[in-house]
Amino acid sequence: MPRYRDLTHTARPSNAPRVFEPKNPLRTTDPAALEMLKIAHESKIETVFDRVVAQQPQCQFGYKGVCCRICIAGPCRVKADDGPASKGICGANAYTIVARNLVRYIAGGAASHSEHSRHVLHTAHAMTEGHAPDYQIKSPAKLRKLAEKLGVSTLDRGDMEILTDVIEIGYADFGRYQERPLAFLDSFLTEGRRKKFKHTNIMPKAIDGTVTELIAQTSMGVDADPVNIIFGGLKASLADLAGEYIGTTLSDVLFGVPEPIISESNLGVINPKMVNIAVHGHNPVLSEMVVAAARKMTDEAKKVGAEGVNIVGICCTGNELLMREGVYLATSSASQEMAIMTGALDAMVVDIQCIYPAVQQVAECFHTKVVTTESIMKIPGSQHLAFNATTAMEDAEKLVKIAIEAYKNRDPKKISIPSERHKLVAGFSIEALTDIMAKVNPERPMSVLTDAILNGQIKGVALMAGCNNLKRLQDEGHVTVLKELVKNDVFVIATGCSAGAYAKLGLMSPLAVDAYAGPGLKSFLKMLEEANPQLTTGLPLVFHVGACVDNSRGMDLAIAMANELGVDVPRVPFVASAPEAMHEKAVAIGTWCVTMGLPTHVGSMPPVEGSDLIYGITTQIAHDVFGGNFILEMDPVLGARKLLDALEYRTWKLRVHQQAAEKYNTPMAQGW
Ligand code: BF8
Ligand code: SF4
Repeated sequence: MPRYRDLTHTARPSNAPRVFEPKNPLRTTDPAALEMLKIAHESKIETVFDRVVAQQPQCQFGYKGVCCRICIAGPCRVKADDGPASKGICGANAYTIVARNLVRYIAGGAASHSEHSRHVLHTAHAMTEGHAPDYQIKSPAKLRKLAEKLGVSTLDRGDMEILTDVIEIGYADFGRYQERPLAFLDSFLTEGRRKKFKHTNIMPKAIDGTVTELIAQTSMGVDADPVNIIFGGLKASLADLAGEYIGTTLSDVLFGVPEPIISESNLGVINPKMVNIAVHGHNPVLSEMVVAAARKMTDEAKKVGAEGVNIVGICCTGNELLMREGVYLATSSASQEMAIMTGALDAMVVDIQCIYPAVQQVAECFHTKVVTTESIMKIPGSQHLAFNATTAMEDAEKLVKIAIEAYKNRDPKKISIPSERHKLVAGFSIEALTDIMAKVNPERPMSVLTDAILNGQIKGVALMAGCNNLKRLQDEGHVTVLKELVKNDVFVIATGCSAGAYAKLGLMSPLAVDAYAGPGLKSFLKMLEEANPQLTTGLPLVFHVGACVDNSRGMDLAIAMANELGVDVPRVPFVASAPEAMHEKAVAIGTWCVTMGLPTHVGSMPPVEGSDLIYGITTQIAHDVFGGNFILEMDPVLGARKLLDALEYRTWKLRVHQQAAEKYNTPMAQGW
């Protein structure tokens, strides 16, 4: 069987339109968002859907990555194939410019994720020092497991003592100067990846240093070698993975390891009889406190005539709270403005990342208070309340009070809440998944998954991740890829706004299994359900593993499967897809997925087409070096098809090598 079904080996995308109906502002498939869009148009409220249309056609120099703005001699654009116009003023070639632009996205992504985890780390640190009395260690078991992986002694030691040492290592991972690998990253890699990163010289020693180095490397007049620049990017993507891993593990320690939980999603969860607060952004450090405060403040809400306080989540803060607390997920990235337009949202409390500045403009048409809480994240016109770990509960109570006060100003004439809401099951940490599989095979839980793949019951695992990108209709990519994969018996886990799409549209429920899963996947899920009578719910069609930082959970699963199979990650039938990627963080995640060895589909074209060399490196050469590669495909059905081919190829190879090893009674070959 050839490596790709695509025998042309061009790895070029189909002719699917890059921007679907560029003049059409009805750019969503979410019925609740469509309902709100009607109101927006009637009331002449501008939304992201109008702005996307207004941006068309977008600049093709930027789209292809050949616009350089790295120094103020520019902007320079590559305008010709040869001659002086084929380079920037300094002589930078298209391949240099495209590579620099691309890896700077990765630096941005790594900086963002690690800023998030640095905050979690600071909070844990303040707690161990006795300065954050409102926080506690909710999962000592996770702490001990993490400590053991990091080589921290746990014998006869208290939790706080252990955590203190873990935090020390976390801080060192941000700022280490000695030639030692990033400890959190090193602690969970396979031996094969460890060697690969050493040999290719991309094992980072610290997060901050790697990001800074990459910015320096790509500054005017420094690195012009596109391959060297890309390798700098790969190193930063691993720093990003480390940052995510720190964020996920420490959040689990402080707020609990997610377990299966029932909840609901879409704008219908906004309750007209209650004070509604949307928590939006990414960091659970603040939002966990807001939830706790809200639960205590029912009486205060009653004083203003409401029945209580209803917290709803948006984007990844929403995912964090859904996973651990069962908080309703109101909506995802592209429809964030719509939550305000229900007229019943009293406050939107935001932390960092993916918050459209436009929410303030929409809020001004209603009574909604937008409150920013982080020193690096303010919006002109919004209220700012600096959130501090030391006074966390006090600050959270103040935030809830702002919403209760705002409730008094609601205009009943402006209230219009879509009825759309769907039941869902979330909360699938890898620990929870392992527990479920352990009921089938207590000694080797992961073999339940890998055996199902080897015996053909399921085709493999796919991690669905990423954002909304309105070059196509909101959620259309996520839903189409999912439906294709599950129809073909792929076990799917999801994070971020991909998970948000499935949650909102009823695809994260056990009911969806009957409607969409292929026979193999259906029987696999039923088998797990039968072995787990303690679960109060059926298993969903797609397993929510968390927020964007929790893509690290996806990698944890891929590594556990690799260890179970006795191979490195690039041999595991495991793929990733971000059908609507948008953020720099998504570029960083996609890049470490490839570097770790996963075929990775992206449904929105990153700016790489300005250089055939960079296009070839990302889509083909990466596969030869790291075992993973980008599959850039705008048609979601075809994108899914290409992922299925990759899974099929990996499973076929695995079986061939396993059978050979069994036949000749030898260890499995590693060099394929
Ligand atoms: O971190 S999926 S739009 S909300 S970047 Fe943002 Fe993208 Fe959503 Fe979460 Ni992730
Ligand atoms: Fe132009 Fe070179 Fe400056 Fe980029 S670095 S803007 S290509 S002169």
